[in-house]
Amino acid sequence: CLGVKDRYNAAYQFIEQNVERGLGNKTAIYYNNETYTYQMLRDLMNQFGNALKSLEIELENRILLVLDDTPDFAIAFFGAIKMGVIPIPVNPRLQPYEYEYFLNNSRSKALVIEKHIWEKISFLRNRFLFLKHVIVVDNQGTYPDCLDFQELLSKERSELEFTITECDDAGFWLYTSGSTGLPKGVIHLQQDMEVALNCYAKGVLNINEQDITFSASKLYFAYGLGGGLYFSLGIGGSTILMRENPLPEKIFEHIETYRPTIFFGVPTLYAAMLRIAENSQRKFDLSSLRVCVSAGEALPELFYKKFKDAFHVDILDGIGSTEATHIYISNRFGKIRPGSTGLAVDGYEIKIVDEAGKPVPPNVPGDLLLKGDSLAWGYWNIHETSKKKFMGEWYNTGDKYYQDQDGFYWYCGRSDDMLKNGGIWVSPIEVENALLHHEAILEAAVVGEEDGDGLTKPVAYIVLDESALRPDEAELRAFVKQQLDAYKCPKRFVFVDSLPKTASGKIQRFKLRSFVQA
Ligand code: 3SK
Repeated sequence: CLGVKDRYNAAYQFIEQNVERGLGNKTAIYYNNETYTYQMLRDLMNQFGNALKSLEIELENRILLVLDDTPDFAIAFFGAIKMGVIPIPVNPRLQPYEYEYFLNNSRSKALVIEKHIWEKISFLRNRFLFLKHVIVVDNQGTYPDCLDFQELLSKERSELEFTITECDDAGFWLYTSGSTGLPKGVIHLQQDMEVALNCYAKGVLNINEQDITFSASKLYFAYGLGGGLYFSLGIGGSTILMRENPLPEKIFEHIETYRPTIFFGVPTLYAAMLRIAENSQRKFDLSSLRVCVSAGEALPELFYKKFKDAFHVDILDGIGSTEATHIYISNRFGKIRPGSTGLAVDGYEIKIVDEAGKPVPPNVPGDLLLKGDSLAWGYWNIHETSKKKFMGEWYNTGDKYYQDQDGFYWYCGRSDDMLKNGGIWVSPIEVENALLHHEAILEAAVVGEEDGDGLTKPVAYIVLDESALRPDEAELRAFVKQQLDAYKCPKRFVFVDSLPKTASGKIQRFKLRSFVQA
């Protein structure tokens, strides 16, 4: 016994295996006017792995990737994984000091970065405490103390032995920013992407070799990493990468040009696409899509129906998390219940519990706990939070849900977004969905605010459609009361230009709460 269990490497599962299966000449990635075959991807990944070796970046070292959605992302990500080096992709649209945090918190030895971002953060160079190498994409001598990504690859061989790794080794990290505190490094294992592929992408989406995926959510985000990269690579399919921001016009253009079969988006984007289609004479052709996926926020029933009417394609809503790797509750083909998140994905167990940890009966909201093999190992370096969230085999998602009598799960909000009015729980989601039926309302977020007597009451923040007539408070109050019990009706309506959202499109209700309290 060498102390080594079964060897496993995700770069084999997702890249190399396809070449061995005879798919070397198949397009793995469409990017602008270029195509990258599996053979090209394998060779470039190996060249990057060899470059890490030359730079003495070793097994279990970490490297930070600050990259746009381009083939370079896939090359660096899987090249590192092949070497047992841990890639940590982060959002390439942050402020300089946020990168200082990521680099120092993760103790990254190398940074692979877009040139325009290095330009903004290079002034902090001597504050990056553990960093040995900066590898700039298309550097071309601009920063003489940095390496050039392309030049580095071009010097290396395209053959590379696998390092000894196992399925339980750390494979990659992702940072998640919760509602409070600093971003947490989520440690994922080598095996986690394959578990998510099998359970969700194969089990729910029936993904196959003919599929072409396209994700509006970026690759640094767990949802985009699956939808935009490893789901398609895991079955020898193809994916479309887009560097630009996912504006609805760009999304339409990419869908019409590259004709994907599966599209991954978020509710705000679907709403924006609908708005454009409603206000345009032009017909948008989404006929290549066999399904759209939504996550990140609950998809309001209204958006699902309007989207289906406009584009004749279903949106399968689901929920996942960075900690779970991908989606663990989802609607199913032929069994969509609009407004609900759907049923548990096979391979995951779900429990809804009360404050004492006891399972609640059907139709009663509680905390959603999750069990499954793609759950992260834990958070980096924050033991107390890890203990609270990863409770043995179960993970506390921080979401409030109820399950109906047919087994469907209904989202009520983040546990800390729920509010009590007169001692009765109010789900912000339910009130927001009622408001969204109003023709003048584009977006809504509901939070709790203390009134003059110190009692918590719902308050609605509303983004209006500028082309519609502005409703007054009395009209909105009556509109909500037609649909919901009076205690759920907002006491105040605040009209705003936009709602605070995370980079992945989730409404940050906690920011509205602190705004109310300030
Ligand atoms: O936000 C979600 O629902 C989600 C889905 C898949 C992967 C990651 C996340 C956060």
